[in-house]
Amino acid sequence: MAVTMTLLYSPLSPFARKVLVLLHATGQTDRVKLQLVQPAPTQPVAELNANNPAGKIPALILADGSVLHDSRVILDYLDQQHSGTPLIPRSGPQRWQRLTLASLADAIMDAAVLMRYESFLRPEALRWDVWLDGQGQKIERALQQFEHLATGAELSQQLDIATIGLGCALGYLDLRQPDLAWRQRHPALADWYAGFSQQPALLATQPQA
Ligand code: 99T
Repeated sequence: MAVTMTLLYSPLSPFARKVLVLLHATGQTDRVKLQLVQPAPTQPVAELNANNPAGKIPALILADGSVLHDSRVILDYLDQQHSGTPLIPRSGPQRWQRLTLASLADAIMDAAVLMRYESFLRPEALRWDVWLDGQGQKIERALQQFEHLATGAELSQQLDIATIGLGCALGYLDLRQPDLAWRQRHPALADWYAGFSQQPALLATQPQA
């Protein structure tokens, strides 16, 4: 397969990891060249901004030079470029249910990235604990919903848009927010992740700090 696309990414970004997992799971890794970019709100990267004015990764540059972002759009696009079983159901109630769970997984990542910026980038004297707590509570509420699904055996080990998002979100919590110790309060989810994280596409894309 010829390389026709470039992914602006970082191996530490859970959003970029979702794209990598989908590429692995659908046999498309050879189609995409990876280009490392490490943006932060305080460290804009000109080349990235030229491709995505929001200054965020991932962004996917297609063969004709057009650019797709954000991760949700990229996953949708790449899922339509292979002939296997779609990872995003194409229609019906399943589509909306799985996309909504994927959105909840993204919300965990969003809150965890904001916590990271608040506690790592912002000068210590300016940090706001109440705000940090609020982000932590968003994560906790989302984890409770996933724990409920895992308890009722409603979370399958099969890769799809929702489980990919959840796996990447939990991997990111382990990387950047280990003090949240989410496994202690969510044992069924921890069991689910112990199995899911061993899938080849997850193992091949583990964040390298
Ligand atoms: O906010 C910035 O300026 C740079 N941040 C990003 O590019 C983060 C990298 S995660 N990406 C997003 O927030 C993408 C969110 C978007 N809705 C999507 O693609 O789904 C890196 C976190 C880390 O290094 O810890």
